[in-house]
Amino acid sequence: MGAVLPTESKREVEDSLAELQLLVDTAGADVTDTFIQNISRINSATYIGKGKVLEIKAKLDERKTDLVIFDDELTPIQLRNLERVLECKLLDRSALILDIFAKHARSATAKTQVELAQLEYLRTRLTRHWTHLSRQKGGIGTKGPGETQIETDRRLIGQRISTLKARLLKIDKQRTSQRKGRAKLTRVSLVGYTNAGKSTLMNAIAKTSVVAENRLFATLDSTTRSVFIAPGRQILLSDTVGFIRKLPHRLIESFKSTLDEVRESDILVHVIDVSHDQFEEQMRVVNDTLRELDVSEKPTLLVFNKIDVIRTEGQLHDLRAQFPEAAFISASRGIGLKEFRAQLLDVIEADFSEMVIYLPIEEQGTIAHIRKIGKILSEEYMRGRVEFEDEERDIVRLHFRTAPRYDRDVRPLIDRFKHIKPVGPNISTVSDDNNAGRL
Ligand SMILES: Nc1nc2c(ncn2[C@@H]2O[C@H](COP(=O)(O)OP(=O)(O)OP(=O)(O)O)[C@@H](O)[C@H]2O)c(=O)[nH]1
Ligand SMILES: [Mg+2]
Repeated sequence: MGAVLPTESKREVEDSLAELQLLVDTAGADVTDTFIQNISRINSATYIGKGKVLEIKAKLDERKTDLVIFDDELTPIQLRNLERVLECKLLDRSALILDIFAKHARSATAKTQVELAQLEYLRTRLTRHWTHLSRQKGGIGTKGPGETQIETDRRLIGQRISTLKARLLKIDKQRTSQRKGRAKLTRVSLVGYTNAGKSTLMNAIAKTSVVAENRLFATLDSTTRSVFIAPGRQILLSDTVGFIRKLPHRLIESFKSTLDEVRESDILVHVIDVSHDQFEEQMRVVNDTLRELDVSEKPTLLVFNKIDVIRTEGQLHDLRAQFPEAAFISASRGIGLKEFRAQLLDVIEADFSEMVIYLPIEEQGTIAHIRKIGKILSEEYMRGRVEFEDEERDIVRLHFRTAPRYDRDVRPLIDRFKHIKPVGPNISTVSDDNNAGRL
């Protein structure tokens, strides 16, 4: 059931309903009828108009349908009222997405995140005695966090929520320390609408075997691998959960551990299924979600995927003209991957800055630190002078490249040693080959 408000176009609602149908398929049910109504405002008791509710009821009786799904999020009161009149199971889009996530969650982290989101959803319903989930057996909408929790009171749900939050906090801490250990490499995340081909691209580039399937939300966890995108150029590539329009807000919040991967990356690769009718709308939804996650400022490479099944050559031509910086690939057929790697390398390098610093030769600790956070391009030993001192001493000139995220490390060093100036000729030059490809 979809409702068209004056602020929306009928087309938008139809597209959203078509996607809801895909979500229902993914959840394992069949759609018998679709309803759509223009409404001037949301009815606080039943969302849609009374006449429409009765029309749906008649259809349900005729078809013996046992589930109605609303495309919009319903309040607990609307859910209860509608259930009373329709006398059947009722889900809104959020509940359906939560249900799919629950079915697809494999890892402990994903399961914990989904259970938390489900309980948060349920808690607001329970306060008003909305307990219909506890009565259901079988079918979709039942893969809840377990009968016992649902049937116990709110206090127990509250306790369970605290336990899950504590567990996620622990997972977060572990992940943060893991990430620290890998901090030297540039981090790249694949983002995009669900089913765009992120996992397929990950598999093609990183030789992983992440599940890639033609269904929504095949991936709920993030997978990270180190990958050479050019000889000597290693990055960390992450595949992660896809986005969808009207993604329940609490789901985004619960998926914090998974989405931290995106937050902490240096560069995003936005994968777009260009063969999809609504790819432009999908791009908009992804951009909105990235804004919500506060990561829309990160350097982003657009990747138009599935060009093997694009409708017309003209379309591809127009897109290339419109997005000259983007990559055009087929992840499953391996088309354009070489260019993609080169383009990604360009985006990574565009962000780096080169610097020169003169240091007293005995500053071995500082030199080692620069080595860690940067790639040393050349190293020269020479005579230098400290300003205001009339004494010459041995210094080293380091020419290095570093990523913007190390700015905070580098600035104080530059300030600390800015009083050291070269005076004499080079004693020796070392260009650092051992360090090749580190940054
Ligand atoms: N024709 C064609 N199909 C592709 C291409 N890339 C991926 N696919 C298919 O698109 C479907 C979705 O691919 P996935 O890699 O699972 O997509 P995803 O973005 O990871 O999706 P979620 O994890 O569900 O968010 C699969 O059936 C892939 O085989 C492509 O270049 N061409
Ligand atoms: Mg995937």
